[in-house]
Amino acid sequence: MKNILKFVLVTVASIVAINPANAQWTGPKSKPTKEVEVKYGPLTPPHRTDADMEAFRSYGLGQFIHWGIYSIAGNEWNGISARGGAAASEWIRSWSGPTAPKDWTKTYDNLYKQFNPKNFDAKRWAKQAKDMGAKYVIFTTKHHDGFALWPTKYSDYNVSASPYKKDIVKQIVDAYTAEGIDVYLYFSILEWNNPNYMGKAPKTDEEKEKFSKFLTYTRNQLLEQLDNYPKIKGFWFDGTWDASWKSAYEFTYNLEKELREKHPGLIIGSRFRNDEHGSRHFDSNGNILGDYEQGWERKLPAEFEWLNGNDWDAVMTIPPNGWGYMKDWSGIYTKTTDDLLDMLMRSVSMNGNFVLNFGPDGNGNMHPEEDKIAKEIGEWIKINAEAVYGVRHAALTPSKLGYFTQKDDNLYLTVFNQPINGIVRIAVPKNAKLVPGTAALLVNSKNLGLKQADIGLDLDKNTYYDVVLPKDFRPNKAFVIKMKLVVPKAKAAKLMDAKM
Ligand code: H79
Repeated sequence: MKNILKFVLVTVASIVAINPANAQWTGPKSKPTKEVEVKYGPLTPPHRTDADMEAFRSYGLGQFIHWGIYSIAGNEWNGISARGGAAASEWIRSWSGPTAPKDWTKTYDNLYKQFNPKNFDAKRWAKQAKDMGAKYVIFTTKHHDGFALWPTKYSDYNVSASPYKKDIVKQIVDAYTAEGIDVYLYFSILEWNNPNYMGKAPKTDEEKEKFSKFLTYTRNQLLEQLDNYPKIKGFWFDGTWDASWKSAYEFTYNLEKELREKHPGLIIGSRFRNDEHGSRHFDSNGNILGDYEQGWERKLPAEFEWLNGNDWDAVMTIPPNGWGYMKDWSGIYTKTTDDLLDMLMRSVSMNGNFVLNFGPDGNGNMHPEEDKIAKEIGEWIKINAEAVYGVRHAALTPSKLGYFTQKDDNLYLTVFNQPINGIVRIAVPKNAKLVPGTAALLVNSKNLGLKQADIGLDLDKNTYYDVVLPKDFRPNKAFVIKMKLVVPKAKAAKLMDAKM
């Protein structure tokens, strides 16, 4: 009896764990079985095909920048680390517990008086992003602390009150646009510091009035950004999970509509708003709310099927979880260039963009380690760009050696795991209309041997193509094999299967 009960409990627990309604940000999703009426659902079709969305679809690599007054601290204060006391470096305002400095919140809220990044040069950042191969940038115009990096008319807590004074957002938009990099503005809805903001849904008349002021303020700031920076391509919203914002579904529906009308082509992800039933990212019928799925934060999808054909981006930190500047990288695992290239290729092989975060310091300098990683990524992409940009998921059996991408009749396999026998074996479904015909290395355009292999697996659904690597080929980075897809030659001679 006890065992049965245990079985039932474990089964129920595992169902709850994979139930899409409980998977807040990531994981597999399936369409709800029952249709419900949704008035405040999607405002755009699920798979926009206009030029702006096609551009989004072909970015491949993006750069995220977290910069604000938290960057002055660098996850420490007076030599004392905030590790363990604050959730992340850009969250340092919420530092609490035994290590927190006295009157810390007050100190933090006055940091803007020291914000004077003498080395800030948007052109240098944009050049670095260009050399890395980023096709879009997402820049924090205002994080959860509410400090605006543009001279907003709607709050005094902005860059013009700092000794630096100048509009940072404008410099970013101009410099990146000049390099041909599309600009998206990161905007935190929630504000820790705003007397009109609250986490819970407003109930009393007084609360309702306050929150309605907050909503007006948010609308004003967003319209202001579109007026000030008409070259931007989209917004990347954050901090939209509180019950207060969720209760404002009618307002946010109308606001999204207004933003889109004001700025045709604007791209907004699924994190902005929810339907009237509180369903975020996807409405209660499983339809995406926005132009792409925006839930992949520091996590990549494990399975292509989880994505249900939606566009998406994944945003990623180099340290485990620190978006703002972290002076001290010792004693934590920081992702290597190889890790990040692997994540980039996994993302593009599943039709997503990979957005790598940078947290410059309070003077406007990139972390030296980030500089180095950006250079290494750029060097690798220069050689392998064909496999990265404008490619799609290839409908092949996934390879254990790396990731497939495809553009027209070009098939790419980015190999991260070098096979011990020098043979890259590719499994192609037996019913495939196109199969590899020729193969070459992108690094040197050298043609490689390619032959069909018969490996004798029972009830096998695949045919195998072996690409033979040169004997002396010992790369120290991932490499790309480019294959031309061709119509398969006539079926191989029928072999007699043993009947036993
Ligand atoms: O800017 C970086 C982070 O500071 C910010 N997003 C990235 C891009 C961020 N803020 N909070 N978080 C990330 C994590 C918040 C997670 C939670 Fe929740 C919010 C846990 C509970 C509320 C969202 C809603 C996830 C689960 C429920």
